[in-house]
Amino acid sequence: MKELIRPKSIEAFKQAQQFIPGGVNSPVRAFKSVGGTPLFIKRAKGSTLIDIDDNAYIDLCLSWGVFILGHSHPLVNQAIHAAVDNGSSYGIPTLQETQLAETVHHAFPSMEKVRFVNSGTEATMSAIRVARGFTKRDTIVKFEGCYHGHADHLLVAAGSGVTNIQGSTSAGVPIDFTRHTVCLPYNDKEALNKYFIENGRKVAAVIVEPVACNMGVVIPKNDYLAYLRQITEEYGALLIFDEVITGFRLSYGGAQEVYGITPDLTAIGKIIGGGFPAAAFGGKAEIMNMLAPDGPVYQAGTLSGNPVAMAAGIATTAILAQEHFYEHLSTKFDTFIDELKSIVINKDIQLNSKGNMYTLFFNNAPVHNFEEAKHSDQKRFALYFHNMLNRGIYVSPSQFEGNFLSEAHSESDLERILKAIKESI
Ligand code: HOZ
Repeated sequence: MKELIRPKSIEAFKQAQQFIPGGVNSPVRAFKSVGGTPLFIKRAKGSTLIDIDDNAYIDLCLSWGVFILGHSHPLVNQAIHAAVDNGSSYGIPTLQETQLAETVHHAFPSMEKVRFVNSGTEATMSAIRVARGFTKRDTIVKFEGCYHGHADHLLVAAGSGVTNIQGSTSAGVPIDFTRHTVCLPYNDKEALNKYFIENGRKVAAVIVEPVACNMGVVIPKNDYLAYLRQITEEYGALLIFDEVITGFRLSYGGAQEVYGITPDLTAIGKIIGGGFPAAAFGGKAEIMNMLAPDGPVYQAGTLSGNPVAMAAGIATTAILAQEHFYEHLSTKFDTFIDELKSIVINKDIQLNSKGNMYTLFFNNAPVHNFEEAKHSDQKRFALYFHNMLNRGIYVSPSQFEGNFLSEAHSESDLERILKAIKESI
């Protein structure tokens, strides 16, 4: 097999490093954990990325899960162009904000009221602030390997790019800022029960990725989410689902619909912005009414509810709401995942998947939590990653991320991916 060459990306990365820390605007993109030089992209369409050296790749990262319809969908683009022709920000309300909030509410009935922000980080950070304001308690419980964006108090044993930092906790965060954050192992009911028996009445909220996606994809055990719901209710704490990745991906109503659990607050992002910087948090009206201007919990943003992002979100969700959209998607991907299972069996590889997202762990034992995820052989992952890249497949460039499929992936894309995986592992 001939290696794809990328002289222009190599040069571009050198130049970027002169002016941008690490040459990237978000750490995982730098290929640190897999080695080599990141691709510089000039365009993308459907399932395909084109780099500045004119190499084409089938994309399994999809802007970290954003593009469930594939890149540059014509209907979404049309809506974006129409919106931008009317101006790109007013800092004054628009009808589109209410329209998209209503759509979100219909998809996620637990989100009785919704506020739009610009990123998943803002959505989880603001959900926690309102949870603290509502409960008048300070403690937040999160889980090891769950990543909820880069707000100071959430950078504790976080997954995603933080995994590569000693202790999975960022420098620059005063210890006092994380004093109210308690981190417990994911999928461990006993640890949670023990903590709640001693401290449950101090807990403002438990925040969780209902299907963890930032330590690689890790599925909740049988009744784990139901247990989180039960114990939080028992102690008067709120349950926050971070569905920044799973929202509108696992189903129209996200993981909460799939698992039948109703959280008090939810954060969504990625898909809802249709490729633009939009995210949202929402929940029970009595909790959300704590927000300014009605209540005492402050939260704001100049570009929040941005009209172009709202247009992209409205166009994207309109397609997702079509009858049988998710059924078609899962029919296609269930076959893919079944075939993938048969490829990796007996190869010291664990396939963790849920719906149209998956991770391959290079382990010989199942992965249910962060500790187990960290046992994956990183050198094997890096080799696998580059083998895939040289076969024209762009896998998310870290062991501790998910891979995503979209409506735009054709049968022949999926066949090519499976063939490449067979050869690359
Ligand atoms: N934290 C994001 C993935 N889980 C990475 C975002 C990016 O690098 O673009």
